[in-house]
Amino acid sequence: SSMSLKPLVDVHTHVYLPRYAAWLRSRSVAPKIMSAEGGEERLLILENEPSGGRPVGPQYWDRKEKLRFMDLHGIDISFVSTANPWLDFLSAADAHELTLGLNNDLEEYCSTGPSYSDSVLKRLYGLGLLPLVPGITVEAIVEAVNQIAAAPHLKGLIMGTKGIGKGLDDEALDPVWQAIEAASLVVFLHPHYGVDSNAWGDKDNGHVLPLALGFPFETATATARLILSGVFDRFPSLRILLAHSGGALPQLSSRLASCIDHDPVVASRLKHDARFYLGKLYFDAVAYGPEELGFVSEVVSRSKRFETGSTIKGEADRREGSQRMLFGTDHPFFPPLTSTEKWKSVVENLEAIASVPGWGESEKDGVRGGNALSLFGL
Ligand code: 5CU
Repeated sequence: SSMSLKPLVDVHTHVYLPRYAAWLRSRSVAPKIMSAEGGEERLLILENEPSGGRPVGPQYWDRKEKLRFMDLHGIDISFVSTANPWLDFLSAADAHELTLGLNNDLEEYCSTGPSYSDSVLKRLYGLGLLPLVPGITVEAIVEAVNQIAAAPHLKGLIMGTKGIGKGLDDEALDPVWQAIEAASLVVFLHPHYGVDSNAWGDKDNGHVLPLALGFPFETATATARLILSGVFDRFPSLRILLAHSGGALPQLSSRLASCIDHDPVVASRLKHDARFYLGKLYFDAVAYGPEELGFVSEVVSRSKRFETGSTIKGEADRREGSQRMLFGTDHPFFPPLTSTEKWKSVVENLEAIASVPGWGESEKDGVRGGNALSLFGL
């Protein structure tokens, strides 16, 4: 069967579908796609992005380019999601309409694409969108959840950190979590806003500080808000996959737990120690280093100490925690600056998985693909 083939599965790979790119071309403020010299186009994701944005082309929207990239890196199956900033900048009416169109487009992108080997699996699956913008009705969001649940090749959805304007800890979102949980969809939580490039200094460092440090801090903050709001107590079967290996959260989870314990506002709010909730999450393996992957797997597994009181087992913890981690590429972002065959950003993540201290071959195979097939129910 296909399962014995040990597929390489990418859970973090993006697209701007043609319908979305057309919308970006019609805009005069970020996010926007502008025409540049020589018939080229440039993409400005954030208004203050350095050097007038970046070159953008078929890598961002053409399915043939996605498959070419997959073939070049030996990737068998990809779970494709719209790249940031999704629909965050739209009016409620536009977001509602575009959500329904883009979810249909993504289902078609996957269903009319190639099959994986001679199996019943496809090479492309999708993570849909919800119209998460201020002023939207909860009914419109739940409608999109149901649309995704009914689309055979959409296995979850991607969302940013703003909710409908008041963050992910807004209790107005409870019916949305409930619908997502009931439909067994996976939520891929992904940052966009980061931390301003001018925070605590003003040298030009390109896009590095917001991307390398701001993105992970945004993910950590949004996830901490979810934990603090008790979402995982109310919706214990909710499955949330965090971008960039959970950002800064694994490194800071004991500090988070301690701050909660010492804060009169929240000290008695949760059923469990904050670290317990990390064991309910999934983490992509987009961290670029073996030590980081090993550390995340250990922290994830440690969460069970806060449930059963079991003790630390070191490498056994890492092996168990690895089951919550899944390979990703972040394509089409991080292309090589000078021409190379394979992309360094991909090769580095694959090498990191291959050399995590304490992971055996079966854990590595799991992170490379088996865990994704289980998480997404293939
Ligand atoms: O390079 C970037 O700006 C990005 C981005 O915007 N989103 C993402 O997922 N990765 C890199």
